[in-house]
Amino acid sequence: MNSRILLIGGVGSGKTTLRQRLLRESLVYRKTQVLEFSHLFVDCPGEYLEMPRYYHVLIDASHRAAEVWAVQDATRRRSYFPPNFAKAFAKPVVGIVTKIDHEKADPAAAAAHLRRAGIADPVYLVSALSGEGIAYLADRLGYADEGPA
Ligand SMILES: Nc1nc2c(ncn2[C@@H]2O[C@H](COP(=O)(O)OP(=O)(O)OP(=O)(O)O)[C@@H](O)[C@H]2O)c(=O)[nH]1
Ligand SMILES: [Mg+2]
Repeated sequence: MNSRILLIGGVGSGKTTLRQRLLRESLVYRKTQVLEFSHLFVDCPGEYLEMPRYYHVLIDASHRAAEVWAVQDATRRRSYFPPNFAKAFAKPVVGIVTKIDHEKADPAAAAAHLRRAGIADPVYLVSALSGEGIAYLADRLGYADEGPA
């Protein structure tokens, strides 16, 4: 059964840090350079979202995942998710706003970007640094472990 989660989001949006937090690893910054498969996550370079010529890589990778987590940085005023991008995936797309601990965070604006991308509520508001909101995602991983491929 395929229960992996594909993490997509812009460069530096916090995909890898979130993955490390959820796997209870230490938070070590390392730029993601290529698609990285682990038993639970597929992590990818943010460039794959920022450059439309790579969209097909994300869509291909989604075939090897149970769901897609779309990560929007709460400190960024712009979003790389095109309108209704979620509809490009044949898998559920879950919205996640990261870095809500940051003094420049605007979680409501970030969640609005995700909704424009066609992502339904609930959007999860989290900080991998403070741990806020992480428990809800950890619960969701329990779902993903049992969910359909
Ligand atoms: N304040 C704050 N900073 C965070 C949080 N999550 C990640 N960061 C920081 O954001 C930067 C980028 O985080 P990454 O997790 O590497 O981002 P990414 O989405 O994997 O980026 P790419 O691999 O380049 O696509 C790092 O300096 C992290 O420490 C958070 O919840 N709060
Ligand atoms: Mg990364």
